[in-house]
Amino acid sequence: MKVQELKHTGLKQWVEEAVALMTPDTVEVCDGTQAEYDRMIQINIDNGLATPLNPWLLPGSVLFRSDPSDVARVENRTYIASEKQDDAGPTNNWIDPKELKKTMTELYRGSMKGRTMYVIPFSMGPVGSAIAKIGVEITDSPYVVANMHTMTRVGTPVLDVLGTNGPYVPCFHSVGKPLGAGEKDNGTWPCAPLDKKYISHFPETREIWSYGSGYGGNALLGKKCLALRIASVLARDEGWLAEHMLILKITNPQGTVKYITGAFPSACGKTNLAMLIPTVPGWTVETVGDDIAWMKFGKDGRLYAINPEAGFFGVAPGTNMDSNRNAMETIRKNTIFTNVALTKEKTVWWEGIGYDASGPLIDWNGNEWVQDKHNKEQKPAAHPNSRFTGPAKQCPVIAKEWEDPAGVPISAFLFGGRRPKTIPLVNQAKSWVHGVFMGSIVGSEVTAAALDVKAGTIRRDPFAMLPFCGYHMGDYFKHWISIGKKGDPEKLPKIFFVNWFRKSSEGKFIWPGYGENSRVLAWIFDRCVGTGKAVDTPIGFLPTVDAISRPTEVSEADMQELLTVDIDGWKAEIADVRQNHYPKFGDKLPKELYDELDAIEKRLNG
Ligand code: GTP
Ligand code: SPV
Ligand code: MN
Repeated sequence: MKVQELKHTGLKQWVEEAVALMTPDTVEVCDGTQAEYDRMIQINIDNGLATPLNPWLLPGSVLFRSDPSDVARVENRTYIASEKQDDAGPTNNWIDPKELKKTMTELYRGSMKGRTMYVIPFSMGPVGSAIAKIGVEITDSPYVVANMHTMTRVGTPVLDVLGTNGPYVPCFHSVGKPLGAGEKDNGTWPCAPLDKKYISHFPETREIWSYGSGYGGNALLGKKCLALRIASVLARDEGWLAEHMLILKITNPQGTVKYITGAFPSACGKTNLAMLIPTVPGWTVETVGDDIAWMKFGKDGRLYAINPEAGFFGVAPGTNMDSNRNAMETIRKNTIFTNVALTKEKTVWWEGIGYDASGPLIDWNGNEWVQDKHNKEQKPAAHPNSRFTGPAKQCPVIAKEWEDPAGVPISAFLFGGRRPKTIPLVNQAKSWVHGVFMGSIVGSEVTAAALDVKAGTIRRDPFAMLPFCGYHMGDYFKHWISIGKKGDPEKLPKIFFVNWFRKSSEGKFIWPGYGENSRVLAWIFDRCVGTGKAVDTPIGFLPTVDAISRPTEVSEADMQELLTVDIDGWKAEIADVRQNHYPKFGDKLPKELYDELDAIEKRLNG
């Protein structure tokens, strides 16, 4: 479709202004059809950026290798440009919005020369649903168009909902690599150097401007930029929640259903938990979403969640038929792989895929790679943040209600992170505010999901939202407390803290994780219906040591360790929160949370 045919006058004008600024060779409005998707992939194949995979083993799938500087979110180049710096808060980068727009306007000037501009109308949430939000992304990357097709609902039906004057979030994206006359990408992933990358959000005007990166959350602007950073601001203003949470459906052997959401930092197990195959007999788990939840109160006073996305942009390494069979089945066809390794048979391989490389591979840098299991120093063949983009509807355990515009009623929230010590396997909050307190102190070992934070060290990542909250984190805590006051305490989700990542003194995981996490989910389910044995401890309700059935490889002593309150460890944890974490938020830190801190400290000392 041509820009001239756009019926929405505001949208048409905005696109025309962008064309004048970015000067692409041609402009296309995306229709969201399969033919369009296929064409985007073909353009990338012709450009040397995509490798078609084996049509018998991985039909409809391709592999991309990005630039080594463009392999993950860039948190140091991500900005919340609110009018006042204080509204962005201490955990976000801030630049004055006028200054930032001036800088970025100069970067955008001529940035699409030699390229096609694609205008992508997309819906986060089912098209036309009352909860859904519409965005329009302007991009010069056919890789982005193809990924947006899978991750969101794209095309003409979205324009129909917009009509002639409907609201949308305008999103600019350019890879920042204009082409000279006759120049082609020719196999080189287009992007700008790190110091020219900007992932910018303007919360007051609800705009997103992204420049210089073609990868993941930096470029697929419906995901972290719209559905979390901008949506968190809308949620604050309108009294709902936009969270970095998976949504799962769990059914017990009697056929009773509960829905649970869970917030874990990036690369800490959301996709895996959302698709797990229970090892506890008689239980089933189905998937509603694996990364983002939007939650609103229903007429019955319960919180209902929708998954605003349509696909999974999942971490490849560690995914295998044992750890996550449902993800492996999801990505058997129509999948975009980015930065994994390529086999001779034109299939994919990554560390933790469950079997050795069958021969020499092409690694994510495009070089030959021969597995050497004796060499502990060998660089991985797949980038640690390599990912697959696969359609949610291909997931064998996608819940039938995953696209219900009314959402699903939530019974429990989980918070967690990678904590080798101190934090028990599971722990139930004593109250809503205690749960908010636990969410506010989430800490996790840093993973490869962000380029510019040091992997391995523990950082506080409140509510797993540190990189995704579009406003002052202290106000965000306040918003969570206010949601608790709005809801009937009997109907509010119960709050739990989980940790699958405790390690022994030899550095091995004590808890096997993955499907075995169903044992913990079963206890959480039971607590929601009022059964489930627990002891009241200084940090919350812990299961009795026999309340959770033990996987064969976990000894009784291990189970004790996983479920005992480490008093000294918790005292150190609380001291760290008091000295280093809470003071960051100044007088925006809600008094209720300091009260919780005092109370837990007193209980630990008592
Ligand atoms: P984002 O997409 O970045 O938000 O990540 P995510 O939270 O969805 O993480 P994901 O489920 O993709 O898991 C990331 C990594 O953690 C993978 O390498 C998994 O194999 C590993 N992992 C997931 N669940 C578990 C678990 O229960 N135990 C252990 N030890 N590792 C796990
Ligand atoms: C995350 O980092 O939490 C992701 C991947 O889910 S990205 O879409 O790149 O943000
Ligand atoms: Mn995520």
